[in-house]
Amino acid sequence: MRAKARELGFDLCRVTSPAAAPEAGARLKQWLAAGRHGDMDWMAETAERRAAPRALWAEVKSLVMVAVNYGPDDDPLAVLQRRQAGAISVYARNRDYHDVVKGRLKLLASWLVAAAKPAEADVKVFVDTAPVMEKPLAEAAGLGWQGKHTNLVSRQFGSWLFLGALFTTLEFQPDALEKDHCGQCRACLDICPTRAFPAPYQLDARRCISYLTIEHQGHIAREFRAAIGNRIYGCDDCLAVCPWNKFARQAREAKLIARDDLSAPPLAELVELDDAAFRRLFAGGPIKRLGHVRFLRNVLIAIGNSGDARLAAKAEARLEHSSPLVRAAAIWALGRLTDAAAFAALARRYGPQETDEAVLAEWGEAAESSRPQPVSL
Ligand code: B12
Ligand code: SF4
Ligand code: SF4
Repeated sequence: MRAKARELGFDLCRVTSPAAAPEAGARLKQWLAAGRHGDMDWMAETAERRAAPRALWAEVKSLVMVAVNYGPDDDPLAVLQRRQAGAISVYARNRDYHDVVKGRLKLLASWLVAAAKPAEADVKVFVDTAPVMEKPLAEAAGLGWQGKHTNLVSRQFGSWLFLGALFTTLEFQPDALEKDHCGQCRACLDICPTRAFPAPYQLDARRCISYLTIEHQGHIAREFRAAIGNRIYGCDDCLAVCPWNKFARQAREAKLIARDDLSAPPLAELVELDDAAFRRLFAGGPIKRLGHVRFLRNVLIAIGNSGDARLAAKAEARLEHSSPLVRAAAIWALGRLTDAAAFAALARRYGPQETDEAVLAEWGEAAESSRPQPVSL
């Protein structure tokens, strides 16, 4: 099976048993009880099934855990210095990994069912498409270990792995688990721009830029906006600094190699996309699922952090957008890019017609807060 998995493009494939990560379910429940999932209600709604593979599928006997390497070919943190460009996390710079990995898992499942004959084999495949705790199960199978940043790290591939699972009624001998190789290192904890780790191995998603820019439905709280910088979709900082990445290799799947036009797209162009152009640009990739409104919210926050006064006119053009999320982010950006007199003029012009309470509050707060000095580039 491992040879077949390799042939299908999986970089790692190992087996574990459904009961192999007994502490994971309890830790999930503690995480939920502390509210660390924020508004990802689906995490709470599926908690019972997510906590244990047999609660999801009572007949399952073995879990085949797989990983696909998506290692970047450049330094993923370099784009953070280009403040007039949007930083898109490595995993989202091309096709949606759910489609890529699930397609391969289906082929592996068909092969397994055929290879098992005359024995009857039932199989189900998941890539974050069902409530499965993929990281602790992958660790139990020996694909790597959950690092202090909570993601799976591999000695062969570093942090750049997508995970998937094949559940089956066939019984396999489980592989040995991988032990923790983090040691005294804490590079991932220290680099986090929003201090999202309350302790090593624990993440408060509500503070994580990945959550704020991808999952969070509402306004992004002011306390995180400056720290978000130019990240418009996800964040890679804690992954990128991991010393185990010195063993990382570049992705071999073309669909997972960064598209040139998504490596550092100019904010000036992104903010002007209408809904149809947004859908066209991100067709087949994960960013499309964000929707145009939240995309604009993120781009406007990045514009507010750009320090580029020339982008103020582009932000102003979004002050009359139909969504309060977009208008609020545009106000914040203008508060950072214009001087007090120009901002007051904008508030006089657009403020009186505003009816949304959160947006009205944004006008007030942006007027009061001290602004960084924008530069004309
Ligand atoms: C919800 C979710 C998120 C949330 C929450 C992340 C999180 N850490 O929980 C948000 C939106 C923030 C997120 C962000 C990202 N995600 Co995400 N996400 C998921 C999802 C759907 C569920 C994860 C989950 O179960 N969380 C609940 C918590 C409780 O589980 P946990 O992290 O395993 O928690 C463990 C530790 O806290 C530990 N623990 C707790 N206390 C203690 C104490 C001690 C002493 C110890 C040792 C351990 C320990 O035990 C817990 C159980 O194992 C999975 C897909 C899946 N179905 O598994 C993808 C997944 C984890 N995400 C993935 C990716 C790629 C990302 C990002 C890198 C994307 C990006 N570039 O922006 C970031 C990384 C941020 C980070 N540092 O985690 C990949 C990770 C692949 C890998 N190599 O591990 C996954 C597996 C998707 C996939 N199929 O490939 N994600
Ligand atoms: S993804 Fe970014 S914000 Fe989230 S925990 Fe890692 S470094 Fe912090
Ligand atoms: S950066 Fe250091 S602490 Fe974090 S996962 Fe990698 S080895 Fe572990």
